[in-house]
Amino acid sequence: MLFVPRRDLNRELWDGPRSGTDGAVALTGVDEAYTIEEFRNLVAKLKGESNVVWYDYARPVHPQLHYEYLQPLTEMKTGSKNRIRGFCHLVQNLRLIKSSAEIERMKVVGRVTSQAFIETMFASKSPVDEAFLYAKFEFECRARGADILAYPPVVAGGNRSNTLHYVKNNQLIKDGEMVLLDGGCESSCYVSDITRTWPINGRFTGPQAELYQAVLEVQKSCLSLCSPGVSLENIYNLMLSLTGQKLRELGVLRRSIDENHFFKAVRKYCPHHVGHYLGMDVHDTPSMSRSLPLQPGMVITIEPGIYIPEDDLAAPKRFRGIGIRIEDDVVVTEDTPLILSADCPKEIYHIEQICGRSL
Ligand SMILES: [Mn+2]
Repeated sequence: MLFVPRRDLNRELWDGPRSGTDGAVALTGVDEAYTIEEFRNLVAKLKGESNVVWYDYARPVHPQLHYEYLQPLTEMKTGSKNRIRGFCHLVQNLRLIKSSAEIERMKVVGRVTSQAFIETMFASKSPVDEAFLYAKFEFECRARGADILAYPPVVAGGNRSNTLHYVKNNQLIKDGEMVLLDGGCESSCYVSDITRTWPINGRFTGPQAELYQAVLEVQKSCLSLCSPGVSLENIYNLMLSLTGQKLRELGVLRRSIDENHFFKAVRKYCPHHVGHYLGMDVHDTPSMSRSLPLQPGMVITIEPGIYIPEDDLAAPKRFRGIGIRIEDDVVVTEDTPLILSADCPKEIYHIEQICGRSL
């Protein structure tokens, strides 16, 4: 049963056609469709019967329907046979494991986004406005069939890459600086979420390459762990250990640091998790624990990073002001994980080749 807004020629003049109840049945294949006003009758019926009502009372998605119709239902006298139960958890359970048809959609959006990254890298020059790269990325996604960007992208030049949710994207990226672009788009209801970091003039400096290679190696190790039975939490722990090891080798952390301070220090340089579930939402199925053992058909992101703000006087001077994250989208399978963002370059030589191509 579907409840839809009733036809309203005056509103439709401004907003465009509505399906109405007949159209809703024809378009979606539901058994019956009614106008939202008729929802009242259904609720009245529910009151009288001893039903279980599946409704996420704690998180109403439609405030008006909630206050007018559903709240009274939940405030009925004790002794009522009605029981309200949330179903969000059940739906998220279904969404956690993708069908082969869903994986096909996600392959498409992964490819589209990877191509958009290549074009954006190709178009980067110094100096360049973050806004220009934002526009270029969005254009290349939409030009390849994306419906919309999946979230406001982070286009952060230089030290701004150390601000994890930097979305102002309105500063100039100067010669010698890197840009971190965390972007994704949506196609047929499925999304991508990819991050790349590259030198805006196409050439890594020594310290940039050192730090980048460290993150890349951690990322590859994490990717190789994306197998059934392993959880995101397990991979996160591996990421912290490996990142700490790299930070020691690079002289960012003292070799003598003890176990207790080690993980605290690593979390300072990588304050976020290694990844999340991905699907119809960027942070898909958020109620699902990251401790669940991965199963074939689950899709996750793997996104380690190292962030060294320019005012971090504890870090070697040559690394200050550099923030790097590398993020891929991964389908868990019975054997080798399928990388949906595999077309998006991440090797140093490959990035330098693309950025260095003459226009
Ligand atoms: Mn992500």
